[in-house]
Amino acid sequence: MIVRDLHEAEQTRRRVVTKGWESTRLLLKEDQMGFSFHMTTIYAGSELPMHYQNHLESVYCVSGEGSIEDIATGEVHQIKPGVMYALDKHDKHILRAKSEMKMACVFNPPLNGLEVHDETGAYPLEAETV
Ligand code: 9YT
Repeated sequence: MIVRDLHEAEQTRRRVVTKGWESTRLLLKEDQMGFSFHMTTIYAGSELPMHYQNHLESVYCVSGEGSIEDIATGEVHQIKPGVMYALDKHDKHILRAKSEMKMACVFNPPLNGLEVHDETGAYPLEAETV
C-alpha cells in the first residue's frame, strides 16, 4: 500500500511550479500503478493552451471556477467544483481560470515526475524522475 500526504509531498521535488500553474505529483510511473495522480493548482487569471498528444488525462475540479475550450469544436464548458473532464481524444484545449482552481488529475501513461509543457502544449513520453 502507498500512503502519501499532500502537505508533505509539497515540500519535495514532487511539487512542480511553472508559469500559470503548479502540480504536486502524488503517484508517478515508479509507483507502477499504470497511471499518475496529481493535485494541481491553476493560478487565477491563467490561460493555458494544452495538447497532451502522448497522454490521456482526466481532471476533477475540487475548488475554484473557470472554463475549458475544445479547440476542435469551439465549445466552451464551464468548470466548477464537481465537474470532471476527460481528454479521451488527446483533445487540444485551452483551460482558463477565473479564480484559483484546485484540480485532481490522472495521467495515462503515468508521468515520470518533472514534466512541464513543451512548445506544443504536450508532455514528452519520458522526463526526469523526482
Ligand atoms: C489541468 C491541467 O492539465 N493542468 C496542467 C498540469 C497538469 N495537470 C499536471 O501536470 O499535473
